[in-house]
Amino acid sequence: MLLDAAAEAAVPIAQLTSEYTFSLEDAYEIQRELVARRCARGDSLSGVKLGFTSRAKAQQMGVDDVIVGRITHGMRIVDGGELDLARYCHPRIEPEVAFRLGVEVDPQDETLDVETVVEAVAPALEVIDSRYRDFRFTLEDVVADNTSAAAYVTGPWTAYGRAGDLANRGVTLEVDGEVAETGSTAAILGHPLRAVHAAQRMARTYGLSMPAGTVILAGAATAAVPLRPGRCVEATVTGLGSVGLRVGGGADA
Ligand code: 0L1
Ligand code: MG
Repeated sequence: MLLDAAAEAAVPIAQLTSEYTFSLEDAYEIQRELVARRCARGDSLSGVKLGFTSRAKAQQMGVDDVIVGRITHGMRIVDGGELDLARYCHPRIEPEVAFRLGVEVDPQDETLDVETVVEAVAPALEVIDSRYRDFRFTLEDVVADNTSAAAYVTGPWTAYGRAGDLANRGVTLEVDGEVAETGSTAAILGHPLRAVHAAQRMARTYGLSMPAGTVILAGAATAAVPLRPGRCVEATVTGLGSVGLRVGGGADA
């Protein structure tokens, strides 16, 4: 499979839609198969991620709904750990909010208010890495490419009941101690909790599972910034704390 080989070799490819015509439903099926291949090599699912949760990004792509991707334990970097740049095509990083589910959610159960089973919330960083050249893709392309999911870090978890209102928390993204981007959790669908509901809805539509412990990456609070070797990146969400990683695996830029 082209996308799997591109991710494994860290060599980007031409958009699939430049050669093939396929629907959004087909794209989610390609995504499922792509992640199944990772899992067949020993990885396992850890959660889901939302994309296009900011109005600006959705408008830029000409879409009016979020997209959903799958994240795995193999994509997880420990807080303060190192990301090996050599494993990615052209990675970018964005500050997010992560939620963790305390029990299994059946996405088909429309009577369940998923907020009632969120057990914890944390500041997070998501590394996105399109497997397409120049980060250029259509909606179908990016869904097939597992919504550019590449790596993620979660910071300290706060019990959801003690986290307070998350609607408009300040978010900063620092690179080597310098502020690179600032934003608000309000950039995530107006309220990051909406992403949790959206994740349940998308999981229902596209057949994703949500076992206990599922991590939901809610979406970016600022624009993504490119990663360069040797840099330290830290995201802070007011009231939730900070999360960071170091970028290794290449000559300094
Ligand atoms: O996590 C995201 O918001 C990324 C969604 C996919 C689009 C992109 O790669 O920029
Ligand atoms: Mg993201």
